[in-house]
Amino acid sequence: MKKVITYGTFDLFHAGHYNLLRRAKELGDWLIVGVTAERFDRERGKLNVHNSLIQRIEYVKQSGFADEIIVEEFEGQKIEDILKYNVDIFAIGSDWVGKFDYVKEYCQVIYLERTKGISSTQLRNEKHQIVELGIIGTGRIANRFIPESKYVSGVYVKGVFNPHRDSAKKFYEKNELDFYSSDFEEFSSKISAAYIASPHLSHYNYIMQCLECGLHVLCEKPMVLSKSQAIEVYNFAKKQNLVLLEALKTAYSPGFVHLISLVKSGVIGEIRDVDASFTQIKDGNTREFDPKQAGGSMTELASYVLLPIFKILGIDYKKVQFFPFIKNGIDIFTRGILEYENGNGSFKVGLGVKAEGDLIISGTKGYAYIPAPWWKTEYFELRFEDANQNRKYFYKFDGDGLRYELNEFVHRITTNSSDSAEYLFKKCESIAIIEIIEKFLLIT
Ligand code: C2G
Repeated sequence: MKKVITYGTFDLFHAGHYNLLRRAKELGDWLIVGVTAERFDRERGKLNVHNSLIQRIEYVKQSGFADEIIVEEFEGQKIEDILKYNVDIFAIGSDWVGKFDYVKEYCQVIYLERTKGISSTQLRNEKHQIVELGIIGTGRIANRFIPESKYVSGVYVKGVFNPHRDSAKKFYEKNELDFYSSDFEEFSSKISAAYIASPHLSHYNYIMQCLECGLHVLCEKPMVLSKSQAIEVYNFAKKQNLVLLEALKTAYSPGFVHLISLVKSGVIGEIRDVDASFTQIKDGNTREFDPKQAGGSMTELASYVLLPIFKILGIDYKKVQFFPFIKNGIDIFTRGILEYENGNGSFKVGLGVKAEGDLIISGTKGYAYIPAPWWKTEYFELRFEDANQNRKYFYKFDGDGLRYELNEFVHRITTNSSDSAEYLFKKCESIAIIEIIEKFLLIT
């Protein structure tokens, strides 16, 4: 008897799951399906899972293809299962190509072509929609977004748009999407939400076009480069009753969110100083170094360093000063200081100068120390005069972190809520950050 095994979350059971199980069953005589336990999904960084384990097992059962259903509870279980059940074939969707080659040592591995254009199946009767999303742009960040999207349940990356048809086609082929287009009208008619990952200067037009077509928008930071445009796009989104979210991953990551709530709760006293630094030495031929494409350290990195300053000290600063170092028309390093009534915010950003990338929040009772990369908050310490009181905090920050912003985006669409929870990223904070970048661009 030929035994086949496959694994999955099988949340919001759809035609892609059904086809996968059918094809896996066709590979042999006996199909074992491993359904992920809630804790395991949390551990592997899968977000936004709607259905309970029992409900997901029920879907798999109802499909009629599984001869045996088991629960996947821990990393490394696959090898144990293969040995325990004497499995001949390990089958999984082609979105995981290469990822499970390590089990080739124990059985045959078959990647089955994933289903395009997923729809819900008759097996599922609850109303949760799956957000069909299109990507605008095919650059580095768009490429990083695709693997991250697999870890957010309830979203399906359907197609890609690029005015250069060849680039769109290449991206579509590489990522096995449903379609590609260089025609915006065609692109927008096939999706309900868009992720804008194109160069800075194209954001405004794309946002307006998407909102006009009724698409929810997740836009890379900086969303736009002027305060008036920021207000305009947010107002338009509100008028259209659509979600518009600026993609600043740090703001939505669990460790950073907890850091902000802890600091706001007063554990280190009243905050008098927030000092954030983020430098990233890059090769000089990219868009980031092109003054004609709004390149520079501030446009590239200021959104990150201003986030903790505004979250903690607020957006009502009295004065801002910049100390940039300009080379070939762009700031390769900038130090900035924001003066407040009762404190200071300061930052350093650099694409051509390296500095320690930490975040220090100083209060009247103690301080928070968050080492680099604090923008992917995994660890921080609260430190006090009496070192016995010091505390260390550890968090998970999975993958690239893009899954956290996508998770928030999908959550807001499906729950029809347009405003952030108190500690997440507020529109007024996003606008204040953009205003600082605009002030900087005006003086340089
Ligand atoms: N799938 C598919 N077509 C789709 C969507 C999913 O063929 N349009 C496949 C996936 O490749 C996977 C199975 O359906 O083989 C279950 O998908 P998910 O429920 O998303 O589970 P996943 O996160 O892929 O879990 O240990 C768990 C496994 O690593 C995979």
